[in-house]
Amino acid sequence: SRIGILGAPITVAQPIDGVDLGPQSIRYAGLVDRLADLNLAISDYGDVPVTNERSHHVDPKTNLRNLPIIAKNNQLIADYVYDVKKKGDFPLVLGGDHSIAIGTIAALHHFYKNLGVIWFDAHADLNSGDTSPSGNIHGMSLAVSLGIGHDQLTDIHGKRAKIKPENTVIIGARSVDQGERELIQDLGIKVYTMHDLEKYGITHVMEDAIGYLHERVDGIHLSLDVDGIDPTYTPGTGTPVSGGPTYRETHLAMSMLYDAQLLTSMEVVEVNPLLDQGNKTAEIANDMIAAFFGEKYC
Ligand code: DIR
Ligand code: MN
Ligand code: MN
Ligand code: MN
Repeated sequence: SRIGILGAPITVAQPIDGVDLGPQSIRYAGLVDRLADLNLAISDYGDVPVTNERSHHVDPKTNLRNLPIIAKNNQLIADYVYDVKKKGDFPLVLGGDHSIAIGTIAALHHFYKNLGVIWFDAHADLNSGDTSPSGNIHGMSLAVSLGIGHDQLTDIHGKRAKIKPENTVIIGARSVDQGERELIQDLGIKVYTMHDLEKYGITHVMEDAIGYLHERVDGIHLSLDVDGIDPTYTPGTGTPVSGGPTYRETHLAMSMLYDAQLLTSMEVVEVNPLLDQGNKTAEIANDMIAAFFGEKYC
């Protein structure tokens, strides 16, 4: 099927300027030509017309920063992703900060009984206003998709949960807040931390994750936060954390997802070219996207 590309340049769910330039920096790094070389059909539908009026103020009542604008933007993202998916395209959404997953997953959930999610990230993004140390909604998007959080976010495209905790897998976690740890325990979410990756290796972790989801789900969305990759490779991102998967480990993970032939959508988030060395992070994001879509060099 055709790949439908959508940019989703939200920046206000985290405090650093520049992540709204993520979609363009990924395009400038050659995305469409790269995928066309794999003999794939591609439509680039441009960017969702989000707006980013920023206030630096966290609402003391909710402990949320910029809630109304983030809710409005994600409603738009959900509408646009829904249309792309409805056409029969394979959605490839380019962030933007990780709050865009709220809209993407809300749209995708209509098409599956049991949508699986692979959350590749240094963080768990399982905070809510009750637990967040920052008030930044990009650290809450997985919780929102699970139905936890402010109803202006959880009720986009349907009330509360869009995915089930047992259909959710986190890979690469190495910066998890106290409230997030408790939620992981309470909900029984499958988390492959960097400890698991170091101990068992990426091949085993990916085989285990794919096997786990395969039995439960009828579609899998990959949410790839570039801060999941070690910042040696992806320095252009707002909240880098050392000790992540290497280029080669991440690349192999993407190739294994391709080989599994179970993935039904992808988003790539948190590329910030204003923090980058040249356009390195977008270039590496392209390498990972190409591997995900089957690039094997020969
Ligand atoms: C932290 C950082 N856990 C927070 N989260 C980030 O603010 O909730 N997520 N950077 O990607
Ligand atoms: Mn994230
Ligand atoms: Mn992250
Ligand atoms: Mn629903």
